[in-house]
Amino acid sequence: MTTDAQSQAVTDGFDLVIDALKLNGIDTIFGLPGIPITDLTRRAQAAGMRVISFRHEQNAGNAAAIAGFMTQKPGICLTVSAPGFLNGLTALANATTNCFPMILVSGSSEREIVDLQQGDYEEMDQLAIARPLAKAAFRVLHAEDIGVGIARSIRAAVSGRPGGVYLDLPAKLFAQTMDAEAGKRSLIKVVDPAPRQIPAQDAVQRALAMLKTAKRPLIVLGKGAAYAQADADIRALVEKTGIPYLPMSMAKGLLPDTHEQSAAAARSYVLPEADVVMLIGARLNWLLSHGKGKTWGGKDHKAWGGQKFIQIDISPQEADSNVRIDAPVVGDIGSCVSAMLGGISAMGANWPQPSADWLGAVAERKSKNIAKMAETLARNPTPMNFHSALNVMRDIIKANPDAILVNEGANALDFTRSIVDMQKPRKRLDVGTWGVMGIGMGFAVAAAVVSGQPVIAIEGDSAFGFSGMEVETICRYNLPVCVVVFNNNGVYCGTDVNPTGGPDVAPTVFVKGARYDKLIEAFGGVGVHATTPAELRKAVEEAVRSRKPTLVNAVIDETAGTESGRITSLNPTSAKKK
Ligand code: ADP
Ligand code: TZD
Repeated sequence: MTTDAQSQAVTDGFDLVIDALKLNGIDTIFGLPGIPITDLTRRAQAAGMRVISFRHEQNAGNAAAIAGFMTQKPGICLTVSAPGFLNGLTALANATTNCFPMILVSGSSEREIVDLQQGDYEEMDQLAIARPLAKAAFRVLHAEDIGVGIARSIRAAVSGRPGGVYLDLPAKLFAQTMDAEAGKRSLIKVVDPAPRQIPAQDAVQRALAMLKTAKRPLIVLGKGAAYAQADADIRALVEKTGIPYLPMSMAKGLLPDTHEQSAAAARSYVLPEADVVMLIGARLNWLLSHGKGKTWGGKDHKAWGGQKFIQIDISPQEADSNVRIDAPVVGDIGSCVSAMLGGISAMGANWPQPSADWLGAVAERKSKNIAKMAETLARNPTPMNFHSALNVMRDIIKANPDAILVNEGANALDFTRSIVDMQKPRKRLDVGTWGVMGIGMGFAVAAAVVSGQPVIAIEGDSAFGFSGMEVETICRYNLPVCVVVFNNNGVYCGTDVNPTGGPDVAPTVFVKGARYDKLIEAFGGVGVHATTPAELRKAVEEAVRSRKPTLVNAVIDETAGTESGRITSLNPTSAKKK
């Protein structure tokens, strides 16, 4: 005879975690199995989730972060304790820095042993270590709290300014059982995880008044604007106001880069000349020279250029972080842009278009710079340089507007950003706020998994090395990823020499003539060695057409490129060589 207690269905920690994620529409986990989470990966797959297993947790973490950016749902990265957790932590910190929503879920060892520092397997006080690098950090000790733990993690990741969240799940939790019905009731489907934040009307009016009286207005679109998925309204705001705009790197394509109001090709002209600048989802950090100094027309590197700033941002603390913000508009970008559009429509024909003088001056700079660039791109040197190779990549991206471009490196990054036009939003994924190397293959895997579209990763040879082993992952899941390694034999370029004449090569130099294409062949992918633009074109076009995992080793002149690309000046000695 069975007792009531025996016949009751039970659930456990593993299933509750999986059920809580699924209940909240999370269908993919990026991770790397091991004690204590191996069964979690198996059971998640058995429960119909997509489990993408990586070769290193940092790449899984980067995948989760960019999946979060692309979908507005937190990307999940699952790791083992201590070392696995630490490997994932760089990606978590990077996600927080970039305002990407992700949750790093790590198994951890026994609390009692960790807290007494008795030397457990992979012992580490992970929660304490994660906390300063995450937007929020939580630990769940009891199975009945899993629902709350996951709900809070989701809310923290996507509400307000998005960021990285750490969720600590000790090994013991997974095996805890509870009554299945009670378990089900303990789960929370998060209602409205990223609530709209409506801007105050007076803030909107203040901003509009400033914009209306501007003589030389400029709009700067940042990756927060891309994240917000308010594409149509942002385009309408730009077009209705007629104001020239600058897209930050990952905001490229929010409006097509060929848009006549894009001032990207006149950046060094518009920044110092503008009198009112409206930032939409972009911070005045180092990427915008902190809003001051010579870039902005200031007399020296610290001086204010005289611009007035409007800043649309969800974070009420962002304004005044670097220079005075005269008109902060705090709210989510969708609501803010729509409120501004409403205000502009209300003025009807009274809304002034920018002066012909300003638009004419921007257009003149732009066409001069575009013509100069066209000349450079048309050259066909042997060996290839960044320009001749990117001339090819630019055509291919143009012909494949839905393809996603992943990009890292120094010169490989800077030249690609300025040469390759994007036509659609959220198609360019790159090193972001930190300029971090190593995002390449994690981003490429996630972009392919999330979108199903072909992915083209343009990688410096140094940059590629940080995550290169994931070409196996790309092959294993048969993802439509074409990696193009711009191989110039080293970090920045390959020409440094060891001044002592000793046997070691210079710190920036790699094996000359390396064949990165052979790497992917080891896993059944297509490897191509390309030494001319024609070979490069053929290989990448074929990869995009066939959707086969491909790595093109594009041989670039080792003398091409400058130290640190465009940010040479940030080197302490700024000692320069060509
Ligand atoms: P970029 O590097 O492209 O200049 P940043 O990462 O510096 O962009 O800035 C992104 C900004 O966008 C952050 O300040 C963030 O608070 C803001 N942001 C992110 N998502 C939203 C949103 N949905 N609504 C409003 N602001 C947002
Ligand atoms: N480590 C990490 C994690 N991030 C970094 N940004 C760096 C080191 C320093 N770094 C750069 O800023 S760019 C770069 C490094 C190592 C690589 C540049 O060489 P590359 O690109 O081959 O990738 P180019 O095109 O040859 O310049």
